[in-house]
This record gives sequence, structure tokens and C-alpha cells, in this order.
Amino acid sequence: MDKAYTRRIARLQSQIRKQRLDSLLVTSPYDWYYLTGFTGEAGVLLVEPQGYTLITDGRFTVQAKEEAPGLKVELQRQGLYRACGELLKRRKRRRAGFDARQLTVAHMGSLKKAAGRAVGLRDAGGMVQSLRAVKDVAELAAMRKAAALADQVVQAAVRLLKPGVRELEVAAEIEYRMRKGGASGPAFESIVAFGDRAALPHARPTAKRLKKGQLVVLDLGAILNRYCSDITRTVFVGKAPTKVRLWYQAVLEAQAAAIEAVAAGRTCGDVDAAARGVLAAHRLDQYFVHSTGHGLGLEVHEDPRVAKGQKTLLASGNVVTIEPGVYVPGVGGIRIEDDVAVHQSGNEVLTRASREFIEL
Ligand SMILES: [Mn+2]
Repeated sequence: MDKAYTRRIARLQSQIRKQRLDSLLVTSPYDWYYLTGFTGEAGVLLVEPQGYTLITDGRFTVQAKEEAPGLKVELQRQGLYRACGELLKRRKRRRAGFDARQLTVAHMGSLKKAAGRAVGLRDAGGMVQSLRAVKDVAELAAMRKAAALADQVVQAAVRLLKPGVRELEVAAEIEYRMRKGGASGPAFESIVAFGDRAALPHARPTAKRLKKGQLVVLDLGAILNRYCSDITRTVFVGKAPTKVRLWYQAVLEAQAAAIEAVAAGRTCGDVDAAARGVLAAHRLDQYFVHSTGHGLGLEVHEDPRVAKGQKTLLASGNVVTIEPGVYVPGVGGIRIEDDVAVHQSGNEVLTRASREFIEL
């Protein structure tokens, strides 16, 4: 297996020992891909202080061998969690960790039934996610490429914004261009929101046609070599009223202040406060209805969360989005989003498409 994977497993095993667990059930496909390179979507990776075993089914035998040579695989035939429970029982595990945010009540039922009373289960959620929050050199290189593809696609999408075009058409072009650029797909359902729909932070594209005098929010991200990007640009079709231009400048200023605050050792709450403070000075903070950003990596939303009051310290290797916005119901919304990597000193903005206000 690749050295990066063995290094990650070793780090997790030391965490397992530190938390005085004798095993950990890794139940997220993102987590086991991070640890082994196996991309199958069904299974459980059982990590123990001295080794690790993938429990999966016959559909993935060949795939696991190809993607994670040397990985020990046990095939389950009568239910994944039943097989897990039986394995824990055979190995006399007393303190097995699991992630309560991932295991369903049904999974837990089968697991407990098969494991029997002697096996102890404890919630140890988030252990792999916290390792994943710190990207290594190869991961950062992958994320730069995913960000560059998002830059290209968002710029191409802006050129498609002509009166009469539908939100859905622009969304389709966005996804087509991502795949042409090598992406396995979009990191999330692309947002193309015209006019008052731009006031909905998570608007889904509709058949609505673009008109002159509307704001347009484009929010998209690509998955390239398994890593996600996430970018938002807002443009105005026609000559923007002064009010809209002032809102845009305020959001841009808020974003710049938050990016400036992204540094190793600062809290995520500080970064959020930097954006919120600028918007408050413009009396626009009541229109900023979500948090400033989120971690980005194998998943489009991961640790650390950049939200109000978050005490988590940023560390070198973190990648977060910075995406303040203002949303005025009935009028429209403005959001500017970029992906930022934290370095030992300073930070690096991975997405580079121009942030200047565009009037088409
Ligand atoms: Mn985002």
C-alpha cells in the first residue's frame, strides 16, 4: 500500500491507543478511502492498534485488491453489521469505537445483537475527520487543481449569462464543462440563481429565464481526483443600482477581512467575526444568514467549520471556504466564495477567478 496510507493508519492507531480503545469501526467511505485508497461504497474498515481489516461484500473483492494491495479483506454474506459484530466478538474487543453520527439505529441493533454483551461500544466520532482536516502536500496539490477547474468553469458560466437563458441551462453547461475538464462530477448541486432567487442561499436551478436588471449568483465546485473545490461569484446583468454596488463592495470587504484572518493559531470564530464585523459596520449583518465557511477536502463540507463562536484553532494544512453574503428577500443576494489553505505562515487562496464586480 502507498506510504501516505500507512502513515495515516499509523496516526489513527496512535489516536486509538490514546483514547484507550481497542478498535475503531470506520464507517464513512471518505474515511476509508483516506486511510486505504479503497473507493468502494459499502463496507466497514475495522482499525485496531496492530492492524486493520476491511469487511465488505463480493462486489468489491477485485476492486479492493486493485486499489489497496495488501489490505486484509473479510467478506460478509449475511449482513455487514452482523459480520462486524461477530468479528468484534471473536477478537474479544471490550472498547470498540464507532461514530454515532454515521451509524443508524438499525445498524447499531444488528451490531449489538451479533457482538453480544461482552463487546463494549463507545462513541468515538470524528477521529478520522480530524486527521483529514490537515491536508498533506499531495492533497494540497490536488486541491489546487480542483480549484483551478472551478475558476475556469465559473468564468465560462459568466459568459453564458445572456437575457433569456434559463438557470437549468447554465447549470447543465457548468456540469458538462466540469466533466470535460476531468472532474468525476460536481461537488454539490450547482447553484444558478437569478433575481430574487439569489436571495435564497441554497437556491436550486429552475426553468426561470434571465432578465436585464437581475443579480445572478453562481456557486459551483468540481470533484477532481477525489478532492472538491467550491467557488461563488455574483454578477449583475445590466448597470447595477448604487445600492447593489454598495452591497457588493461590503461583501467583498467582509471576505477580504475574513481571508486576512485565516492563519495558523487563530480560531475559526475569529475568522467568522472578521466577516461579520465588516458587514455590521455597513449595517448589513442582519442579511448575513449563514456561517462564513467550512472545511473542504474529500467532502465539500468537512472540518473545520468557520462559524460564530467556534473555538477550533486553524492549523497549517487546513483548507476552508470563505463565503460571506447578504440576502435581501424579494430583491436578491450577493455571495463571494473562495477556497483558502492555511500555511505555517500566512495562507494561500486556491481559487483565483476575479472577484471584481461584474456588470454584464
Ligand atoms: Mn461553500
